[in-house]
Formats: sequence, C-alpha cells, structure tokens
Amino acid sequence: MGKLTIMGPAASRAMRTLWMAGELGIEFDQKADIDFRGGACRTPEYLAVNRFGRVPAIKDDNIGMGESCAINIYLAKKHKKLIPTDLVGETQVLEWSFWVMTEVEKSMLNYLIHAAMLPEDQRKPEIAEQSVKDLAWPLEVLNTYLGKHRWLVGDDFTVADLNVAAVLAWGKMSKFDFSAVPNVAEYMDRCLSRPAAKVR
Ligand SMILES: N[C@@H](CCC(=O)N[C@@H](CS)C(=O)NCC(=O)O)C(=O)O
Repeated sequence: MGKLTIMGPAASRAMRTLWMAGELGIEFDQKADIDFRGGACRTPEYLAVNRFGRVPAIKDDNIGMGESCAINIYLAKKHKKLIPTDLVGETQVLEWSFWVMTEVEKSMLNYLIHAAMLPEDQRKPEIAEQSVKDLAWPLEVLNTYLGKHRWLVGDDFTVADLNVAAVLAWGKMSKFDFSAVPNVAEYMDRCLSRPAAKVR
C-alpha cells in the first residue's frame, strides 16, 4: 500500500485535507509547492492524478482523486473514523457537504476576495455586499439547526463538520459579520479551535 500524498499548499483548499489527515492521525507526504495559479495543475502528470485540474488532490495506493469534500469523505470511510456507518448518517454527511459547496462556498469566497484579499483599490464592494445577501438564508438555516444540535450529524464531530467549518473559516479570515447568526459563530470557533485545524 502506498503512502497517502496530499497535493497542494496549506494556503489553499488543501487546508481541508491537511486538517482531515490531522484529525485521523494518519501519515502522509505533502507536495505543497504546486503553483496552482500558474498552471501547474494543468500538466498531463497532474491531470492524471486530479482530472479537474485543481488543488487539493490526493494520491493514495493507486488512485488519484480531487474535490476536497469528496477526498475527506473518502479518507473518513477508509479509516472508519469521523463518519457514521449507517445509511442515514452517512447520507447526512453528504447532505451537509453538498450544501456547503453549493450554497455557501462561492459567496464566502467572493466575500473573502472582495472584503479582504484583494488590494483595496481592486475590490468590488458590490460583490461583497451581494455575497452577504446571498449568504443570509444558508447561514440562517445553519444557525437554526445549531440551536438544537452541537454537531451536524449525530453526537460527535464528523467530516461533515470539518467540510462545513473549513468553508466558514474563510468568513473568519475575512472578518465576516456573523453577529446575526451567533450559533454559527460559536460552532465555527468550536471546530476551528481543534488542534488538527491548525495546519498553517
Ligand atoms: N471544488 C474544488 C475547488 C478546488 C479549487 O478551485 N482549488 C483552487 C485553489 S484553492 C485551484 O486549484 N485553483 C487553480 C485554478 O483555478 O486553476 C475543491 O473543493 O477541491
């Protein structure tokens, strides 16, 4: 069995997979020096590992895989940790993971870029404002759910929490105003204060 290789630097969505590997306590190699903005993900060699041409990717045994949330679910299932084994619990992990990727991720990234990352003269405040509007409903949904649940699936931290909190982390980085959704703010801090989350 080959050792797991995680491809991508911590300052990218590879952070999610590095966090996951830390939670699982598994050994891995990291190929961090991938110039993903400079086309390094589009070489035939890289595309043979991750057909989507982005980071993160993993090589594990003889497989290559992309998509951060899918990679994390694969690792959870493989190591039989941080994921329920029953059909409903496992599907709820997928449910939250699809939800965060389709309803939260893009707006949170746009907010990060246009409220914090770009030099001020290149930011488009209207994009940040639209992101806040677009995030209002998904964050309200999450806030309501967290009013009754400590973790997203079952009684313990799972890969669903990791996938969701890793996206919320962009909100923390950009000082997004979570004051209207205090359960989300508290939950995000609970997840991000886990030792394995400190991958930078
Ligand atoms: N949905 C993908 C998105 C991956 C992605 O867009 N990664 C960025 C870096 S964080 C990337 O590879 N950018 C290079 C590019 O877009 O060409 C995932 O979650 O893995």
